[in-house]
Amino acid sequence: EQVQTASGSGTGVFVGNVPLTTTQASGTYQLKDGTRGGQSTVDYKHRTSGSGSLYTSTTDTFGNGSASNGASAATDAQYGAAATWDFYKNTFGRNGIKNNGVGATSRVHYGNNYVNAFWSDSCFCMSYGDGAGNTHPLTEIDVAGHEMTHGVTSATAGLNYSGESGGLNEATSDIFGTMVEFYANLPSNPPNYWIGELINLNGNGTPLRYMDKPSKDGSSADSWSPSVGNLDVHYSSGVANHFFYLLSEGSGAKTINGFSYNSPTANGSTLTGIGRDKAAKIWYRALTVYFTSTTNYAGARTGTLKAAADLYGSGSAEYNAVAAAWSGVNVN
Ligand code: ASN
Ligand code: ZN
Repeated sequence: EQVQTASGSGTGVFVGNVPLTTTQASGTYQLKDGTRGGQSTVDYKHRTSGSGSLYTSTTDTFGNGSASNGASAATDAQYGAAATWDFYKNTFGRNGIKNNGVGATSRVHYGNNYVNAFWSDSCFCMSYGDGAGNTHPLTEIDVAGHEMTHGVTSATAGLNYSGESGGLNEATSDIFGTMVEFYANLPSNPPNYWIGELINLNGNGTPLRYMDKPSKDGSSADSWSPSVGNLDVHYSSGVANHFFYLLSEGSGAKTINGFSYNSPTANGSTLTGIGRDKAAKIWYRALTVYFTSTTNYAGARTGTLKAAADLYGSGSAEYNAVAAAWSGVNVN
């Protein structure tokens, strides 16, 4: 029988009802997207090794929105991978994580009561746990974009995952994970500058991280200090996350899509944003052209200024905004 691309749909835990590009083969439909490098989603059945089984459906529909239906998390993962693919392709002309046209595999229901999600270069795949009690999958779209961006960083700057470079690596994932959430612009998940706000990992409805004021999580740094590289990389990332928010939206109070932010600067300056699309272009060019495995915060300032000069001109409003936003997080 012929193998061909089909137009299916799914209802995820977080994405709602969405279209899915599937593969029709031997009388069934597979959660495999031939228009995006063949990226697919497999059921890991609460194991931590093995190959997993590809999701299939005779009706070309997947999940029902409830986490108790395993294909709901699969729908989130497959849609998140598609949105991440489309974001990188349509924003930067990047053809997949490695820019080689090859799609990654998503594994859902990874591990037992596993409260994390992670990217792995070796399997070129990402894995999502189902959270405590196996009832709270970590399949929110900003997490999908975050994890797959680890693959992009690995294929480009290769930022070492410790010290200040590790914070920059983590921030790169939060920045583009957030950009994927804005790109998808789902009614069920109004985009925002917070990470994992729908997963409820803290059990009290708070997000994992806040880009507008990273210290709101109780651990992240709002601005640079000489010891920031001693923090866990998910906390030293706060400096660059805050830089990105300030560069995009400016300082002070602002409400976007019903989310209220109040972003301070470390030096008391008042900043006007250049918009997240320009900020993302600057960060991507810095990541792919200027950052290396050992880039630290001072190097990130230099690299993003070079990127802004390339894209908008040295001394342009955008260039000056990059300088001012770094100064706003004490990277001088
Ligand atoms: N979810 C975590 C992250 O992507 C996994 C890790 O610690 N690398 O940052
Ligand atoms: Zn990460």
